[in-house]
Formats: sequence, C-alpha cells, structure tokens
Amino acid sequence: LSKFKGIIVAMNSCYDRNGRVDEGAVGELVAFLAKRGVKGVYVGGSTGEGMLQSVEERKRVLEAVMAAKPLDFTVIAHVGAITTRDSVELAEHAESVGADALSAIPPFYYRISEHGVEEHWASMMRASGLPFIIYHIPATTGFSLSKPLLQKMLAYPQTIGVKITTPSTYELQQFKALGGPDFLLFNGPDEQLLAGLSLGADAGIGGTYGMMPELFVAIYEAFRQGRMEEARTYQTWANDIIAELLDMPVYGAIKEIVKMRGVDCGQPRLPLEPVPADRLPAVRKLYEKMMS
Ligand code: NAY
Repeated sequence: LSKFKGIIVAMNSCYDRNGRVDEGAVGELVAFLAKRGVKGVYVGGSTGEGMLQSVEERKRVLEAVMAAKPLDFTVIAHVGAITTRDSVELAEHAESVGADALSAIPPFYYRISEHGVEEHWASMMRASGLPFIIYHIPATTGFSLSKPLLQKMLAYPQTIGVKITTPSTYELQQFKALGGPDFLLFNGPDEQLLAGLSLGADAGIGGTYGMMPELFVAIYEAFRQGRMEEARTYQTWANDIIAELLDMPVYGAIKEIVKMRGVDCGQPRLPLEPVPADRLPAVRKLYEKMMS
C-alpha cells in the first residue's frame, strides 16, 4: 500500500480553447507534478471535473495521464458517476489502461439508500480487479458514509481506503479506527492536511496541491520526520493562500495559477465559473505571494 502514501494531486483536466480535452496539456501537467516529488494523481475527481465530462472524455483524460506518467507514479481513477452503468464502464477502462486504483463518490441527485450505494460501489469492484477507495464528500453529494456502511464495505477485500472530505477530523479518526492500521485514510480538505495526518491520515488528496505541490510535499515530509513546528509553518502558509483562493471561483483560480506556473489547462467547464477578468490581477498577486 506504500504507493498510496504521500501527496496525491487531485489534478485538473485540461481543455483547449474550444473546450475540448487537451491530451497534450494533460501530459504536461503530469510531467510538471511528477518533477515536484508528488506521489501520484487522482484523476477525474471534483477538481478534475469528471462529473462534467462524458464517459469518452473521462477515458481520454485518463489515457493521457497514463501515457505521460513516470513508471513509479500512482494513478487513482475517479470513476464515480450518477449511473452505475457509466461507472462500471469507466472502472473496466481504468483497469485496462493500468490505473492503480479506483475511487468513486456515491451516486448523486437521487436519494439512494445505503444498500443501493453499496451495490453501486460493489458493481465497480466486480467490474475490475482494482483496489477501491470510497470518496466521502457529503457536502456536495448529500450522502454521508455511515459507520455501518463502512463496516459493510470493509467486507469487500478490494476496499482499501476512504478519501474523506469533511470539516472535522473526528470522523477521519473514527474511520481509521474502524478500518485498522492497514486501511488507508486520505485527507480531503487541503487546509486540514496536517490535522488529518496527526489523527491518522496516511496520505492527502487535494486540488490546491496542483498549484503548490512543493509546499504540500514539504508539509508531508516534515510531518513524517517529526518536525511538527516546521510542518505547522508550511500549513499556515498554505492556508493563507487557500483563504484567498476560496474568495474566488476556486477551480477557475487553481487553473489560472497552474497556467502561471507553465501549464495551460484552459478554463473550467461551465457551469463551473472562470475567474472574471477584473479578478485576474488578484490571482496574479496571489501567485506572486505563493512563489515568494
Ligand atoms: C478532488 O476530488 O478534487 C479532491 O480530492 C480535492 C478536494 C478538494 N475539495 C473539493 C470540494 O474540491 O482540494 C480540496 C479543496 O479544493 C481545497 O481543500 C480548498 O478548500
């Protein structure tokens, strides 16, 4: 499981001027991140806009990642979709192209029972031999992973972990206790990485990691080596930047900063908002602060 332990970037999807998937830019982004010491990438999640893409587009983004990645670079394919059918197709595809693991949110919009969600996730596991990571993000999906459902999911040997995006580390600690030492907890909120690691997270998956990978690798390494004061200084620095970022359309702003760092991934797909032109100088200032 060591290949999942570290900083994993919830990477952007890249589009050209016409809004089409830009495989070349996806490859450049993977190369940019790999050079900065991150463990791997999480493809097609919230930051990756997977839910705003067709099944074909999601496959193309993943294929571009696989083509560009270095050998020892971990790739987690987010295959969550509103229909089990699409998720199953994406799970089969992810295995066929050599991804290291699957991950999925629960189905959204309809209120699906716990049993229905379990079946949805189990279908993806049955469709591929890949390890599976539950994506728990109740604020956006409206579905909260309960301890009894997690307990049921633990009975599937493919379930290796939970990526947990909740504003409380209590739940993270409780899930870790339930899953045991070999069950992986991935910290979701970037602003809580150090808190999550302190309470048992094994790794972090985050969207702002993509624009400041060095800082998050530094937090992770300092924590692992027991340099807590240093880790706290880095996390505080990251949070000062995130606080400003959250005042803007966040996915659009991440893309603007990634572009300033050299990789043009285009605009986020509507209805996600781009940064309005009059806020671009503020993004530039934030970028300069981040690089200083
Ligand atoms: C994903 O799937 O994109 C992620 O794992 C990223 C998790 C992000 N949460 C959301 C809702 O996008 O990186 C965080 C988040 O953008 C960051 O903590 C700022 O709040």
